[in-house]
Amino acid sequence: MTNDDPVLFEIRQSHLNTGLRGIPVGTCRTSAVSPDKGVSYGGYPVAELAALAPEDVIHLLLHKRLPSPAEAKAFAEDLRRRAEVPQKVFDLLAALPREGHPMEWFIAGLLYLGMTGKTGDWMEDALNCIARTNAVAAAIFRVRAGWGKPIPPRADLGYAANFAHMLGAPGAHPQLPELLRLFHVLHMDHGGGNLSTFTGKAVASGHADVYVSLAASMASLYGPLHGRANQECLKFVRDVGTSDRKKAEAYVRTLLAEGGKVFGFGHAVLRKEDPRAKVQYAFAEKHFASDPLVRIVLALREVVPPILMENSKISNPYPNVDAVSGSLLHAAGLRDDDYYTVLFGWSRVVGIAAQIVDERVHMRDGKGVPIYRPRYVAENQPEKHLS
Ligand code: AMX
Repeated sequence: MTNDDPVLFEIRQSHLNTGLRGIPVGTCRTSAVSPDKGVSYGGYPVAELAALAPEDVIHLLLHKRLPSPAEAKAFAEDLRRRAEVPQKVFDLLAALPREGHPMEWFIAGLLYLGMTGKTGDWMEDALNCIARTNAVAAAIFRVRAGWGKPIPPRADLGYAANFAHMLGAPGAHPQLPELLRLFHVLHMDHGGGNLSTFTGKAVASGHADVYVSLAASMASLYGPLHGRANQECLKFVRDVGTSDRKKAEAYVRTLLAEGGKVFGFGHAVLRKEDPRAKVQYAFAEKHFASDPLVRIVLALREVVPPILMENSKISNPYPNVDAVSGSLLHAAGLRDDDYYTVLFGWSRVVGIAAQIVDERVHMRDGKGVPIYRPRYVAENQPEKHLS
């Protein structure tokens, strides 16, 4: 070790078996998470990007800069050209058991996309995969929920508007396309160490292709402790069941006294209200202020933080990204919350694919990050022999 190779972290015995929590293992070129400011993509606070077309933000994460207007047009066109999904993929979806969770369908769809169309080039496959998951995610809703056959994309629509079109959700609110665009931009990336991103990069480090690596990352996102948080938050909002401030406060106090979690509040890194929640609250107030669940969510934003502040153990009493998103999706007409993790995955595929490309193609002066190989210390295995 030299003087220009500073110590970032001292590993102690007590760090073992803590899930690598907080231990630096690499660098991230796409996004950063700050305790005060929340997530930024390529240096831009995510709230400033919230009004952009997803294609522009996809370009930012993959190429590390926002496109010029001409580049944006060409990039959106390129994604549209890549978006065609072989009929075989939809046939596979139609053959999957309805008992399977929508995330299991999404993982199967990603694997099948890879089997029918991979090129072996990291960037090409990342672009193709991002373009094609749009139709696959939409088809999962339609086929599994029994809404009908997959709807082909339209050449005149952008990425998120096409997703809303291909979804063809019965009884959807007119704001659903705009909500899906916002949701997609806000959820694309969240630093390098979250479980799904880490898993995708780890699998890709063994030189598995982009599709298989993303399927593995989506298996990580599937878990209730990771991608299913917005579903849990919606359940919590339903359980509160009232926007009456006093009654909501009483519910929360009882829940905490019984050792329960106030879903949608708190964060492992952030120490302020999540800017992604702020943007969604503004959208909710503008378009869905009279929706019964949204009214509860807005009441909880006022009621919960002062209560959580009474407990000095809780590092962040403020709303996180999941406080609002489930209730908003519900208000806009996507009523079955089993599908919400697929929407999270539909968006997060972008950031993970971009980070896989970085680790495979750019890191270490183009050599790429070697195969992941952390060390596990042998425990309770004294030497033994059969004779
Ligand atoms: N309700 C009840 N207790 C909470 C709490 C909340 N909203 N937020 C924190 N706490 C508790 C923790 O469980 C922990 O208790 P313990 O010491 O008995 O284990 C203590 O307060 C200290 O926790 P912390 O350092 O403030 O946060 P953390 O990094 O351990 O956990 C998080 C962060 C998000 C898991 C936690 O705030 C939580 O459980 N929130 C509610 C669930 C939720 O909203 N999940 C979605 C997370 C959003 C996301 O990141 N996708």
